[in-house]
Amino acid sequence: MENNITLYSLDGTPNCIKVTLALEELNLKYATQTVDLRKNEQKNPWFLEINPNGRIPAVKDGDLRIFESGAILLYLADKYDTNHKISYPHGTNEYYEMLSWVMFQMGGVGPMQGQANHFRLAAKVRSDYAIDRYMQETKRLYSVLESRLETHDWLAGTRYTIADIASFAWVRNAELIELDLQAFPNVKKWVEKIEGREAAKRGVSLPPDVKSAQERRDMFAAMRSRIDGLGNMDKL
Ligand SMILES: N[C@@H](CCC(=O)N[C@@H](CS)C(=O)NCC(=O)O)C(=O)O
Repeated sequence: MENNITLYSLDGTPNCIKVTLALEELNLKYATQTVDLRKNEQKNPWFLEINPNGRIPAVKDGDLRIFESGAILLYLADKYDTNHKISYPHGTNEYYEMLSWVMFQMGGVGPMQGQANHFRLAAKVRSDYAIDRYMQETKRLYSVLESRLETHDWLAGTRYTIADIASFAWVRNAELIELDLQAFPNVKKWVEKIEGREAAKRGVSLPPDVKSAQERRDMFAAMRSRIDGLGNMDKL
């Protein structure tokens, strides 16, 4: 289908990968423009015109701008998934189930795992209290996914949808915070099933990562050991 999509993103970030996963499933052509967080480009005035919240991902499709990854997923489904490959038709029970899981990810898994990432990998101080709080909450949310996937192959309805895409983009990175998926066997199986999809293989590696998988693992291990070397500020 004709489009004029530009995705503003950075390689490998979970919220951006949600969008490439959907674009690839839908076989859409799109341009990408890097917004380099290390240079704080997301706060540049030109980008704030596209996302007033100054965060990636964001999309332009012709004159239209869309920000917040959940909104982008819903937009792509509405506009381009006319055959309902990765979504359900508006008004159906499955549609609202799908919407519920997208919101669950946007309001839960993303923000909580995001904070766990921050305190475990990037904080300027070490707080065992904060690490524990966000790790526990992330695990609680994973146990919600686990019980859903115990009795269902997919989060909504009977096929892979944007609901799965939203949570998968985060759950595939659980190892960064040493969250072991062995404790969530149905989530693990679901992750592996998604990783086997051709479009997902492309989606997780677009735009191409400048680092190899091993370099990424080493980088995150170094980030965790820096935090481990800091005194616990809770005891100050
Ligand atoms: N709720 C937003 C979160 C977006 C977000 O936090 N993006 C991160 C990268 S994954 C970012 O742009 N961080 C830079 C910043 O906070 O300035 C979404 O789902 O799109």
